[in-house]
Amino acid sequence: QLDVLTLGEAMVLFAAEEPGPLAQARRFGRYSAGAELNVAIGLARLGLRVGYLSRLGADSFGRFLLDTMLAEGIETALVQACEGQRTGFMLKGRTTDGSDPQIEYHRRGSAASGMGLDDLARLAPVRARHLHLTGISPALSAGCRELVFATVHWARSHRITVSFDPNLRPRLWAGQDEMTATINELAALCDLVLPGIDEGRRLMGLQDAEAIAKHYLERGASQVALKLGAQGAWCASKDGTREFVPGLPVARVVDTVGAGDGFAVGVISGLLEGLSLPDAAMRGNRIGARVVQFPGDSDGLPTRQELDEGPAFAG
Ligand code: KDG
Repeated sequence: QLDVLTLGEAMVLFAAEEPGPLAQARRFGRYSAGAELNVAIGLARLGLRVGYLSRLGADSFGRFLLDTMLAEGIETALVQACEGQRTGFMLKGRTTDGSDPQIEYHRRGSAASGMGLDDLARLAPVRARHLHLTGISPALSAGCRELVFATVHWARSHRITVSFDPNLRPRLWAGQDEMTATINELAALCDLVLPGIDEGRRLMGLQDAEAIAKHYLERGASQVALKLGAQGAWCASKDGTREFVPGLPVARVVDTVGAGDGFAVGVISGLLEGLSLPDAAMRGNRIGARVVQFPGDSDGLPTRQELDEGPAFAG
């Protein structure tokens, strides 16, 4: 029995070690990336049993990612190495002012983008309490989109709760209308939705955090934790919760990427442990504040001991 199942594309990440345009960067650090893998790593570090469904190429990038998953204690029985196929990778720039870095993907035609309904059969023996999905996977291919929708329906029919982070990546989608329609359709099928405020504005055509959250609740979600960046989060749920949870001050932002996944780790683990939504969001804010102080997308995710270290935690 897993606590959390997730699925998506894992990539190797090369993060520039010096600021400036990617085309000029000479030194890179190697990390793992992939929004759902980041969440899987964070939950596993907190001691949850996490399963990850994916495909990797049978190449050294795939080996690196599989070794990373094993080292993090992620259940890899659902990770398939595909002979003759390649693993995607991405480049990330370095900023010095806390702004979002330049990102370049090299993932088209990757093994993971070849996932589809065939992979659903691999879930037959799986028992889990919770499923986490993002809006990145359905953007990868028609097959991935079908798999994501089928997995939501599978989870719902097994009474597995589902969380969803829209994670808008406009350049991965053929058309922006298709992106909005697909992401909104998915969000309506999930219990917990974790949009960023800018994503919520774009997807819902509304400005105000409270109005955006209310809209998600009306469309089917039972809980919404809306990310307000450094400000914190706005929580709303069908049981009447309406609460702003402030963010933590961070002395120096090294890299913003992965903060949203850190927030998801806090909210999902907190809810599974019986915390209220605002308390779970507070944990999410603390983890997000830690993640932005590290260069990779998941290297700042805390262990249980680091999480428990108290107020000094955010640095
Ligand atoms: O949320 C962080 C992710 O954006 C990053 O790890 C890479 O999955 C990724 C993507 O598609 O951008």
